[in-house]
Amino acid sequence: MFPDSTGELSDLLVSISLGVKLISQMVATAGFKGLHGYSGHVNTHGDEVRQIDREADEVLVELLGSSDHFGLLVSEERDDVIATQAIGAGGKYVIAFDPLDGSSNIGSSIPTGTIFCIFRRQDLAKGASEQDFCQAGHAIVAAGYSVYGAKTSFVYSAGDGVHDFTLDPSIGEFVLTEERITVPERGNIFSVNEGNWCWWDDRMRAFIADLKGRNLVAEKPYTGRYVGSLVADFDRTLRKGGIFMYPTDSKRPNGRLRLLYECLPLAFIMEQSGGFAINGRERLIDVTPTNIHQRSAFIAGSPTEMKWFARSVYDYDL
Ligand code: P6P
Repeated sequence: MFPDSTGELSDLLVSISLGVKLISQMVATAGFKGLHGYSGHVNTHGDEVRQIDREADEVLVELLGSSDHFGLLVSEERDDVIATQAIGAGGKYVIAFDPLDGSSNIGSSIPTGTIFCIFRRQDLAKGASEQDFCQAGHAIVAAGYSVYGAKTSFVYSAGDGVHDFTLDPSIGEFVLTEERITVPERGNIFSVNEGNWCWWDDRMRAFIADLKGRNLVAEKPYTGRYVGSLVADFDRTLRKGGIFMYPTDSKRPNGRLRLLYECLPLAFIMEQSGGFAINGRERLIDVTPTNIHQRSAFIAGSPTEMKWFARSVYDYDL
């Protein structure tokens, strides 16, 4: 289909999938390997870092840092951009990742996951810098996430649909389980942390109350589901439809989730599946990060609920 392709991107996705296999095994055995505890480190966001966060980060930095294709890496667990051995050899891609999102839930067997996105470096002649990551969501070459849950899934898009693979432990390989996932036009599930009610503005409160009442869109109330692990809540929304919301609020004026390696990759996936992902007044695929660790609002889901949310809460027509 793409005669000028070199196979590099496929090579990258295979190396990322190897990292996911290794982390999957790590998550499954963390309990008796003492990885649930805190490492004593605090990351750039002021979060206490669990041992398993550092282990997952190390796996990906080692693996992707030794790839010939990535000139630069960004990890949620590292303050600065990481230059790799490929930087001089013209590694033409850069990758940003959250090695283990949701790890605070790991002691209670709640699903966790890895989230990543890949960009082309903007100018190979220039030295590598943060600027290589400050590209809009629509410049993403490929993005994806894994879910370490009842099964280990690997969901990715390289701009030609969203495809789902399931790890078959008996052969240690990912098997294609679903091609071209399409988010349902409308769902009946809303996903938000209602514990943030006191920090929401009136329009957000009114929207949530509408979802729970006899609302305009659906003759019956929506069901609430909130795991508190982004990959789990997002994956359910992608497959079953509805809406996931983590808006800004008076306590989090810049949002809670990270733009570069959480919101943009998932926004890319949601848009590739026919849904929408916004920060309130903009589609996230049109948003360009200004720094590698900035936060953002993140609302994503089915077209029906997303248009309803954007109009009701932000006077924004999707
Ligand atoms: P809250 C997990 O710590 C995480 O980063 C995401 O995986 C999840 O969606 C979010 O935080 C949950 O945040 O404020 O609802 O606990």
